[in-house]
Amino acid sequence: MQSRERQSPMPTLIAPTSDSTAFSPQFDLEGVLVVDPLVSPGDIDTLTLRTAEIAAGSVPYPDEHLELEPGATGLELSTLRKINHCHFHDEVFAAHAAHPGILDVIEALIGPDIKVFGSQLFMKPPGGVEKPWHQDSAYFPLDPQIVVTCWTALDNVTLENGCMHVIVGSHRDGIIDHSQEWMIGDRRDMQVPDELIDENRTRAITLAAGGCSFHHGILLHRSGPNHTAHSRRGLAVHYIPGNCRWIGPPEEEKEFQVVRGRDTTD
Ligand SMILES: O=C(O)CCC(=O)C(=O)O
Repeated sequence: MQSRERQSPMPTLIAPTSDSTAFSPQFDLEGVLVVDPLVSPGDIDTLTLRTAEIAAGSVPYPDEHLELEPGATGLELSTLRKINHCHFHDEVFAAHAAHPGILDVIEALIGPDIKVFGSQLFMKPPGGVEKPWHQDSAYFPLDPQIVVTCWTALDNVTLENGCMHVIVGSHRDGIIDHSQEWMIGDRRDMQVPDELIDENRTRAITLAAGGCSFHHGILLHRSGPNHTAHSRRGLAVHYIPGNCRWIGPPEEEKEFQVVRGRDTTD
């Protein structure tokens, strides 16, 4: 990880786009789009406050959807790694998933019927570990396999505190076998092998709090470790079109929320 960062101390950054007519062509070509700013400072304050309340236990949240940093034992802001499926379990995150400005971008990319498939708040506390190269759709059994993730920065996101890095255009190369083991503490996960990554094609996404990046489900991406004394929180909401169905094990199927238009699976 550190050697990767030494190799590219100043990666090329992805510039924000504000021309909505360019959203779809750019996304088709690059598989990623940055709109910064998008979410208001007031809304960001509401989200960060709720995050702190969940970490402090003052707002109830199901334990099984809270993940701690490797080696941590007690739940607090400095140990919380991830809040899973937050749009489903908390009204503040549900309201964010239906944010009209975000949905306008999603509509330009996948059409007028939009459902939420899932959400994850990546807390990346000080010292928080990297998330290695992966493709979201490798984990999402959906048909058609169309997922766009909106990743909203709740803090200013920099190279030092673990911004995302992407391989522009990699969504056009299909899903790659996640065949390299990745241990997160004692939990085993998988990643795309490092040797399959062309470092010359990577670009970094830095954002101000309230900025959003949108990435295709097949886009290769990772995030770095947090080398700073402050959290780097990013709220990822996964959007799918109205005709999308779950094709994984029935017992793992989750309810999809329609946030614009209608469910067109019938
Ligand atoms: O925020 C991170 O650290 C990782 C984000 C990510 O992998 C995702 O949104 O799919």
